[in-house]
Amino acid sequence: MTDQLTEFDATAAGTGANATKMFQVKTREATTVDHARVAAVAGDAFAALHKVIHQHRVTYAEYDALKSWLIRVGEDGEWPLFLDVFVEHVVEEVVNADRAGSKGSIEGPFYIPGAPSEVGSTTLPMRDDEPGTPLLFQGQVRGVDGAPLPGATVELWHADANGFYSRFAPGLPEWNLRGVVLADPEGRFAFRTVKPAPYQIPHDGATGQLIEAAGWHAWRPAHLHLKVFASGHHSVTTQLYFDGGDYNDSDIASAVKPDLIIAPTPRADGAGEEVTYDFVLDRF
Ligand code: MBD
Ligand code: FE
Repeated sequence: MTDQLTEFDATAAGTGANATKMFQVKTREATTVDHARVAAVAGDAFAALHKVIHQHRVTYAEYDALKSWLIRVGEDGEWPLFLDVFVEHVVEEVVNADRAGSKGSIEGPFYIPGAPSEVGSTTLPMRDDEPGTPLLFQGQVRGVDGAPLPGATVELWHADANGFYSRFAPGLPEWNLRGVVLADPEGRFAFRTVKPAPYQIPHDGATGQLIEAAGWHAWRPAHLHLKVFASGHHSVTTQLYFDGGDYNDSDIASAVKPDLIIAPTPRADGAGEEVTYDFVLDRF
């Protein structure tokens, strides 16, 4: 158990602090600053904001409210949550626009690398009394040419049936509902897990304050997070949603796509549900 986590960790500020720490240790390729690119992107971003201020005749009271709100986002460590919910989906759309293979979706703030891995199939780490309908999630990883990709890696992580992610909420085993499968010689993989429930993003902090002020809701539909890697291929980071699930049409993070909806069916042996979903990766 990650018993160093406390009740605080389930709050927006606690979740935010954990997500911020994770993001800061995440390895990113070092890049040199392209001054022309910064000037173009930052310049256009400011121009877009200036236009909004004109369009809506923004007042000083509103400008000050924005300032205090931005200060709170920082103080609560909510930048990873806020950006992934309201901005990441457009970056994902732009970056993956030319892919022929499986559709991607946003990574979100709760991925942790290094989950336990097995070959071919695995049961995700879970509690003895893990709530939720058992789910067998299986498939095959192929290239765009249709050839199976043995040695592909499929990572799966998701919230529990109460909407909590391990490492971002207290009282959960360290790797609860997080795992990795190395595909078999036919590129096949299988996970035994439980179906997650719709998920309310932590809303007792600055992000929730904005959502409430705007009269929006804080829900994401029930979802599985996945990353699929194979050498010589572009990896895919994506999410899968459940057919007919609540909030599929009103995801606060705008990360649902028609191709990403799965429809598990009851298993013949009565042991929960099962679904097959294949991944197709683009070559470099
Ligand atoms: C999540 O679980 C999530 O997937 C995203 C994108 C944002 C907040 C919480
Ligand atoms: Fe999520």
